[in-house]
Parts: sequence; C-alpha cells; structure tokens
Amino acid sequence: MSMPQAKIATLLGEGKKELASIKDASTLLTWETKYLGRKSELNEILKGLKDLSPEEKRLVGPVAQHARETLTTLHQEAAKRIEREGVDWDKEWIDVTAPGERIPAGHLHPITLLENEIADIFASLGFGVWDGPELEMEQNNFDSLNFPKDHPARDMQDTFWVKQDKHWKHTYLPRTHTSTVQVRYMQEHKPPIRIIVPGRIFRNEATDASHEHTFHQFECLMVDEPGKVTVATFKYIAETFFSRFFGKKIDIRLRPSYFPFTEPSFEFDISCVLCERKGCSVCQQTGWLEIGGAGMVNQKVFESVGYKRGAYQGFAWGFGLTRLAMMKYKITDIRLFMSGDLRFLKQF
Ligand code: FA5
Repeated sequence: MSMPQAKIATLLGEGKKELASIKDASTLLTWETKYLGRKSELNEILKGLKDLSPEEKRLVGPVAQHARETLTTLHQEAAKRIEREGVDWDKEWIDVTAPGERIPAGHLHPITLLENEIADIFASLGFGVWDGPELEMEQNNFDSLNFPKDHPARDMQDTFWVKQDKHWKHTYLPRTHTSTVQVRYMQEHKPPIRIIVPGRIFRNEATDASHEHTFHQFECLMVDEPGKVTVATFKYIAETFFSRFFGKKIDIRLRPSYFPFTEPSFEFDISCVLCERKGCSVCQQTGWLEIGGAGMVNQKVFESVGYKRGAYQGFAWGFGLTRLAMMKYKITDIRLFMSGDLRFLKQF
C-alpha cells in the first residue's frame, strides 16, 4: 500500500476510535478540526491530489473521498448522540396536562359592547341597525331637520366647523347628533320604518365629568301610516327597552320640550336605576334620571325628505349612549371612555 492510502487508513481508524469516546460538544469541535478541518491531514492529502500522477490520483482519490464522507457521517451521528445525551431529562420534562398560557388579546370597547347589547334588544322588537357618516352635510345635520338658519346650535359654541374645500358642493361638519341618519334613511326608504342608529358625534363643548366633546348617541326612528305609531307606542317601546336593558321594571316620564325636528317634543326621564324612585345622590333626590329627547317627527322633516305632508306619522328619540354606559357601569367620569386608558378599558 502506497503512503497516502496507509495514512488515510490510519486517520480513519483513529478518527473512529476517538469519536466513540467523545461526550461533549467542545471536544467534538476539536475532533472536527483535527479530522475534517481545512488544515487537517486528510484535507492536505485531498489538496495534494492535483500534484500526483494520473495513475496515483486514480488510486488515492476515491480512498480519500470515501474516508472524508465516512468521517463526516460519523461526525453527524456523534453530534446527534451528544445532543441527546446532553439533555437533563429531569429538568426538561413537559407537563402536558398544564393549562395553556393565555395569549394577550384586545377586546371590544365598552361602548361597542353596549351598542351590541342595545341592538340585540331592539332586534327582538323588530328594529334594524343603520349607520351614517361622521362628517356630514350641514343640510342633513341642520336644514332638513328644520333648524332655523340662525339657530344657536349652529354657532361656534356647539358645532366644530371644518375647513371647507372650494371644490366641495356642500358645507360639511362633524355631525352634532345621530338625527342626521333619520334624514339619510328616509331619503332612501319609504315607511314602514323601524331603525336604530348608534353613532359617534362631536360637539364644541367644554368637558367635565358628565360632558364630552366626542361621545356616542343612539337614535330610534319608527314611522308608519297615521294612527299606527303614536306617543303611546313610543312610551311602550322605551319602557320595554329600558326594562330589558337594566334587567328590572323601569318607568318612563315625559316632559314637554322643544326640538325643531319633532312636534310635539319631549324630554324623557327613566325611574332611577339605583334607588327606584326613593331619591338618591345619583338622581339628585328626584327619583328620575334625564336620559334623552324624543317626539313625533315634524311633518316639515317628512316634507324635506320627499314624503307628502300628513301621509305618515312616527316618533324619533335620541339619547346619550355614553351617559347610559355611565349609569349601567356606575362610572362617575365620562372622559374615561375616550381616554384610551387601558387600566379603565381592561375592566370590561
Ligand atoms: C339631541 O341631540 C337630539 N338629536 C335628540 C333627539 C332625537 C330628540 C330624536 C328628538 C328626537 P340633545 O342635544 O339633548 O338632543 O342630546 C341628547 C342626549 O345626548 C342628552 O340627553 C344627553 O344624554 C346626551 N348629551 C348631550 N350633550 C352631551 C355631552 N356633552 N356629553 C355627553 N352626553 C351628552
């Protein structure tokens, strides 16, 4: 046997023998450098093949290659063995019966939860949910709802006016109530109508514990032929809704009021959910809580959406959804809802 073949056979034999007794990764690395590394004897032989005669090359080449492949395979097997043996099974056990770790996930905002709850109650009374844009035409927010041109609600105290673009055909504003959607809906649909409209609205107001500039309202509109939807229908629907919402019998009280888009108009109160009309600090000892405005839709509004005067009759009502949330969850500062404070939001 010529020199290189003998050397290769020795390397193969010694390599195998040493490998069998290696028990840790760093010794394995030293072994790899010695037998398979760039400066290893085997590599030197492989590099030297080019200087051999064709005859020698034919004899030595395959033997050297084979030795390299064999040592490489043995090295891989040893690496796996060492990894396996290196695991401390006493520490590395898994309790497959342990409960999983909860992945942090977001959830719906308390106002959205309430909107869904309210929509469910109204759905059971035959009402559908409708929506409208938050940036609205002055026409739909005021004119079609019979607000006079000089009505104080249009001035800077109540309305956020946005910078107008000269290409806009209409004057736009962030809507100041959800009653805009009454107009939009009736422009596109003929009675019978039974809809509710939850939505965000904007008012240029100084804020305090019970006033926000951005808050949620809730509109309800029911229209049909004359005589089918009356104030009594409104009272029944309102009482049924609030009793289901608060999970106890709630009474409704109407007080005369004024809204340009309803005639007659009323403010409505519900019996105090905390003291049941005995009088407490929340209802300021009156036994009643102010909750919203309502009335029979003004015939001028019907005319503005293209209905014939006298052809239909119905009621509309709107209430502060955020205020309702405060009552339901006993929250004393309205500003918490829009604060984005996770300590508050995580409680829902
Ligand atoms: C309206 O906005 C009428 N569009 C309601 C209506 C609809 C009347 C249909 C008749 C027919 P008002 O401005 O009163 O009305 O607001 C309604 C409710 O929104 C109030 O009762 C109150 O609960 C709530 N609200 C008003 N201003 C604020 C505020 N700054 N912060 C929080 N809630 C408010």
